[in-house]
Amino acid sequence: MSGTCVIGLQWGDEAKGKLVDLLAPQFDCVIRYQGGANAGHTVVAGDEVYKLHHIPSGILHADVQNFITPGVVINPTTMLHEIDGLLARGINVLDNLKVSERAHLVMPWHMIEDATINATSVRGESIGTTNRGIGPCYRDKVGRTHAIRMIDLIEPSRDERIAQVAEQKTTTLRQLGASDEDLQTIAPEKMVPLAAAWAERLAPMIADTTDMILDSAEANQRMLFEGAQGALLDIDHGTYPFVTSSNSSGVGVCAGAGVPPKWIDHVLGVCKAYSTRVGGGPFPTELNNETGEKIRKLGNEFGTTTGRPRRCGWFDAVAVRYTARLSGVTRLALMMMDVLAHFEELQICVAYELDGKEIHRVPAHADQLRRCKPILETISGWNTPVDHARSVDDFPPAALAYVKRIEELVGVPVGVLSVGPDRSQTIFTE
Ligand code: 2SA
Ligand code: MG
Repeated sequence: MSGTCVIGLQWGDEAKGKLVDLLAPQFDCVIRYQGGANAGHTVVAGDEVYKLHHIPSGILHADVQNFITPGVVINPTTMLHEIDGLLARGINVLDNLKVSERAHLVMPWHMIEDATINATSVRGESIGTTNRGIGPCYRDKVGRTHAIRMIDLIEPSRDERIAQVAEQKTTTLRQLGASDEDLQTIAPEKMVPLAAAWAERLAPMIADTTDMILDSAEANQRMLFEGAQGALLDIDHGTYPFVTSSNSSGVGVCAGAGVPPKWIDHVLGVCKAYSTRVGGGPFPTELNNETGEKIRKLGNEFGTTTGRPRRCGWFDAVAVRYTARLSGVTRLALMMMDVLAHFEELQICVAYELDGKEIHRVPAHADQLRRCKPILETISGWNTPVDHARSVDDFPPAALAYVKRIEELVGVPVGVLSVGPDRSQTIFTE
């Protein structure tokens, strides 16, 4: 009986995919439980690079069962494309992947709606979504009346249901000002055969994952839960409204996967040794200067899904302490230590100054977080490459001092250090 979660503690892109791939052989199953094709998980296996969006990062291991559970929103066209890409590279997706019948579908109309969200300014800024239809799909899920789930694809009422919702969506999107060209793409006569084609290919993978995962837990199997995005993007606990539409912090695991908390005993909180954010929203330690540019270049900080340049800044210990506590983190994984290897001096945000007062928590209002000035502690850099490090002893003392300071500020010990994308560039410190 062992449930381990891998949770991003910043704004996503902490290299969770790399860790999940690395840990997967120690587990019986890997479970994706929230988000959708907005995620971009990169796994490097030797010379091969895999960019995964829906499919759990355990898929490269033939003995591991992978699950996509009720909390995930699935774009069937994108997922089938992803599956075909993996099949073409010899990965046995068909036997090793089960998709929940309860998972909701991201439909073409959600993609059109997402474009209107991105054109809308919220508190003076665009959310900067990934344009993958995520927000509109979760909104329909919560609204209940227009949602389509995986199980709808294999029920006899499918064609009628799809045609009905397509018609309703055409009307509402026309009112929202969608173009005729866009509206033609979601016409019932296009949607009905599309859904039938999805059903034909996906039917063998659709399953009651909740029942299967509970069976696994009760049979003392080892489960690895793979978070997507990061805890600061959590719909309830993140930097709202500049967040994604699911519970991306550790508290989302149980609801999204359909497992009670008693099966979870370890949470690995993943963070970069600095910070990045893609899309809009406040970012107290952001570096809009040459240093930020240098981090972006050294860390190749561009979105896996959209290719957007990521905003870069210093490590924010106030934010990570918050998300580590919220997520129940038992060990930290500190990633991209190699990227910080070329600086004389580094800075860590140890508190915020908000309206003249020092605070040690993340304020709930975006305007307040925007007004927060980071209180920075300067710490000496190590200014020497660490990408060849394979044990703690290979790190220069200044690098270890940086790690120790982060442990103190966040309040959780570091269990993993990463110095590059390759599987071998990962050091387990205990
Ligand atoms: P959405 O599309 O509704 O979830 O966007 C809402 C906010 O959540 C952010 N978000 C992300 N931030 C970092 N990485 C994400 N995944 C991709 C990646 C992103 C990419 O792994 O690189 O390729 O651009 C991700 N997904 C959502 C998003 O930027 C909005 O701020
Ligand atoms: Mg990513």
